[in-house]
Amino acid sequence: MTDVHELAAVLDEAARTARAVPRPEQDYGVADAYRVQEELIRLRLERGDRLAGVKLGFTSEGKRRQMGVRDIIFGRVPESSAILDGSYADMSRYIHPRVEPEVVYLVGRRIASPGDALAPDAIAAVATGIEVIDSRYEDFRFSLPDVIADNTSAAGYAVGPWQPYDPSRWNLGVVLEIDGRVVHAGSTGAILGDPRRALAEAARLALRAGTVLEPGWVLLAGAATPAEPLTPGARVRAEIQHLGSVSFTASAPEPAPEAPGSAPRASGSVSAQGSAPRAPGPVSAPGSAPRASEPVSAPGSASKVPGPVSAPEPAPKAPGPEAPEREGS
Ligand code: OOG
Ligand code: MG
Repeated sequence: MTDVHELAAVLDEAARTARAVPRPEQDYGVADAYRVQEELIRLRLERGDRLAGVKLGFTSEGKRRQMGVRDIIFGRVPESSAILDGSYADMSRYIHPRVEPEVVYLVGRRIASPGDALAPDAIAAVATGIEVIDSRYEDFRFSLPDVIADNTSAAGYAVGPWQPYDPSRWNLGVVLEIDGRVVHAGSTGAILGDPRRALAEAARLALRAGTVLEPGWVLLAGAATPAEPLTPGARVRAEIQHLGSVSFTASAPEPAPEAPGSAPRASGSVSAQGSAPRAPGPVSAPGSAPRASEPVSAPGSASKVPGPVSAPEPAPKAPGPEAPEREGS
């Protein structure tokens, strides 16, 4: 069996330096893969990152077919990967990123078992999200244990304005746009056949991974459509019927030094993910994600209110002792 600590360190380094690594040569099982993921997250938290929540993957047939896998997977969402709604995503942090639309739930109470997921206050709010996935493996190719070990390719996420959760609205239209053009369309009913199952599924997988869901965390329910490559300069927008929209722009490539009059980088290489010139509204301090008890904006209102996740500052990858050496930056 692959050494858990060794593989976690390799994948952690690949994520920190945005350099792909080959798949592990030895085969290992799903249980070991979750151990690697746990160790990988432990390394991040040790550097000062925090968990913003959890995610499910391969909950829709479209995604399973795209990636050639069969099972649902569970991953953790680090706070440092947040991208503010209406802001920029720092492309220098990614290897070969893709974007996909997500239903995002705001966890309303501590969820320690699938039963807890049925409590009336289990979901405090819901929003449209975009996830950036970026496999740390070469060519974005992996087995099921590989992708679990790699924290389910989690690399970034943006959340639109929270909406009150109405369980009767579960099968909703979804579109993903790049530069104003619809690249994928689907419906939230593709998520587990019914996205209302997502929290119980997350609780079940969390329990198996020996963890619980905390109030105020996000849950990314898994993309309802296949993912789309994210290229520098692209403006990405996702909209879910009745839940509103969320968008961001992928930072443009570094201008060539001698190119006269070239535009400055869209997001400075020093910025934490999501800290950007166009960040709408006041940016809350780290750790001030609204708790479930805080008011949730009414549908249709406050389209410029950023999601609950603040721009983490300092992000673990900000310059400093932890800053990776990147060529050309
Ligand atoms: C794994 C991540 C899957 C989803 O929403 O299905 C995922 C991958 O496709 O690399 O996040
Ligand atoms: Mg996803």
